[in-house]
Amino acid sequence: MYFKLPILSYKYNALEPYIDSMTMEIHHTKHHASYTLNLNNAIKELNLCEQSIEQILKKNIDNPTIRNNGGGYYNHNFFWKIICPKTKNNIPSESLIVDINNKFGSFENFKKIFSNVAIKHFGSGWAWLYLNVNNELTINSTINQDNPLMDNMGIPIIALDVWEHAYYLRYQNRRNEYIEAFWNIINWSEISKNYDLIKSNK
Ligand code: MN3
Repeated sequence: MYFKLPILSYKYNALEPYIDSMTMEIHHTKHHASYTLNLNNAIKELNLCEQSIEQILKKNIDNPTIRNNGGGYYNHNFFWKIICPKTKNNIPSESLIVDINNKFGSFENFKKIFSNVAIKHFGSGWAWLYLNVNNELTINSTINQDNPLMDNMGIPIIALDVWEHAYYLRYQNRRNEYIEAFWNIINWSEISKNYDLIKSNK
């Protein structure tokens, strides 16, 4: 069984003006597609076709081809699901708000810390909110296509792609403006649903 490039649940122009249509199209049909193709070639060679992407990532972190392309495949799948067109009434669940406030003092402070981590990450990578192995919400960034599942850091809750390909056409060097825009298109209902499921399985 091979991995498929997912179909997005919204159009490429649906995230305008926060993320532009051309960036979305290139990001999905070129970048994500090439991670998917490279991953499929690698799992064929290594005979890993019967495993889930999570299993493959956890068990093959020392293989740079799997780490980079498996990570790229997984991270973008995750990212497309936690963003959506801006709508009213799209807010985090009560349980997620309570846990964020308990951990970071306030929702505003959480946003500030997350944004700072994303802005200050040097070079290509991702910013994450994840549930660490001690069941605590944690904010950190990872290099390249790494993610919290690797090295058993924890379970991803929110991801933000800070590679230049994610924002350069509209924002050029102004990563801070892209990160500011990101808060308008977060799919809180999907994130909250996922978060509550993770917590109920613990
Ligand atoms: Mn990307």
